[in-house]
Amino acid sequence: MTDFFAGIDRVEYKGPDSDDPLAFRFYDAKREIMGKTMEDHLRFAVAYWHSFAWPGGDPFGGQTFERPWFHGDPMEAAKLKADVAFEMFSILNAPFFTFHDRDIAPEGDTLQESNDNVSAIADIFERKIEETGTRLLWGTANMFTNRRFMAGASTNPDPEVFAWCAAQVKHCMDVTHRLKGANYVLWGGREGYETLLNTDMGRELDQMGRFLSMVVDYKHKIGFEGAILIEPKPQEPSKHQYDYDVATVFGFLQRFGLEKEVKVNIETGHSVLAGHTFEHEIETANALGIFGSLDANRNDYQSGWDTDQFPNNVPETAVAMYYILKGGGFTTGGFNFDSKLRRQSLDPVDLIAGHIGGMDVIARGLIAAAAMIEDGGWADFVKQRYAGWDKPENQAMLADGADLETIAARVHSEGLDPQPVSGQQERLENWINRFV
Ligand code: XLS
Ligand code: CA
Ligand code: CA
Repeated sequence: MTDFFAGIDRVEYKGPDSDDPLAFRFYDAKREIMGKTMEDHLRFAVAYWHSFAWPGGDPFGGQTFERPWFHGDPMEAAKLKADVAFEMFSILNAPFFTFHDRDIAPEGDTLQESNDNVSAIADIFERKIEETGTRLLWGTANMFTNRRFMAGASTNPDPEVFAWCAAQVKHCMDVTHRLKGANYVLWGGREGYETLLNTDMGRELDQMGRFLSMVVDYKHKIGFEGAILIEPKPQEPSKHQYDYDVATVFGFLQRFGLEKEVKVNIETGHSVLAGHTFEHEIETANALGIFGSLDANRNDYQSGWDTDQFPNNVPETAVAMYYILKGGGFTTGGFNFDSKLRRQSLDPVDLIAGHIGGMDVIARGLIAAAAMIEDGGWADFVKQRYAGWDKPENQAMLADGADLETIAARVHSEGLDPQPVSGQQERLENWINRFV
């Protein structure tokens, strides 16, 4: 045991009336909702980077957090960080965690040295996973921090950077596979451009397609059973990112024949940055059959930056949760807290409090969404709205062989005269408010 979280006990469920600031008031892991425990519905994960690697910087100032693993011999520090991380997973009773290769171990002078460092920490993880039962939701390669990636990772104009990425991703996939990761994620923060003036976009998209195809081939070659997930984001750090949103990613996957092989990891804040709601992105993925996993956070609605705050909006979360349940929920995915403290939240206990808050807000969302589904009013309304399509003569319009002339003839012969009906938005909004 380290003394980083000294005096903080395992967080327990104490119910909505509890005033214990370090207790769950809604997240009751073993409570069954719609035939499944909350734990199995939500599959919470702690993100290594924000909680343990991020020093509290912003564009105008550096480190605000004092963490013992920010000093000393880098490998010793990485081991201490791993100890503290697993202590936090158990304090929170978090079933999963996620990491970038560069979060867990220091970068070496060569790729071999970096890989060896990652492997050495992975040995420790392997033991701790065995001992604690905490599992890996996903691993991913950081191909955006080092200056070698400034002009892109797989989309770099320099083929040697492409080769480097292949080598780095191969190793990170090997490690994720060894740690029995449930998924492998690719987020392309540098896969885009700063200015079109120096960019051959068509070539870069082809490079990215080839790269992703090789990732999928390698997954099958090593027998990795987890899902490969692309994480959409419209911008930041690049001015424009190619994986802009879920629909854009789907088009890209289709073009390279990968739409059955790759799914999406949707982040709340990235949805907002793309001009969408979280539920829009979730439902798009459901409709296209590529729903994979979620990065849970919230984005400041005014700043226009990727603020990665802990979730705290129950009504919004409840609506997103409704679409998650409606789509069948997670299979390999889960709710990963891609959420970070504000830089003035200096204390170790702030890390615990942030996660408790996020887990409770999402649990409340789940409870509300399940009640909405059980009530059925919303679904019934939507079903009713489209009920005309159940009639055989209307289904025929969508069947193979239907054509404009036949439909036009029907309009005239039957004297069709469609009458507008209310969309009832306010009534639906009021209905939702009964549950949140
Ligand atoms: C950054 C992304 C990143 C991915 C993993 O905005 O959210 O953290 O989730 O590389
Ligand atoms: Ca993310
Ligand atoms: Ca983010």
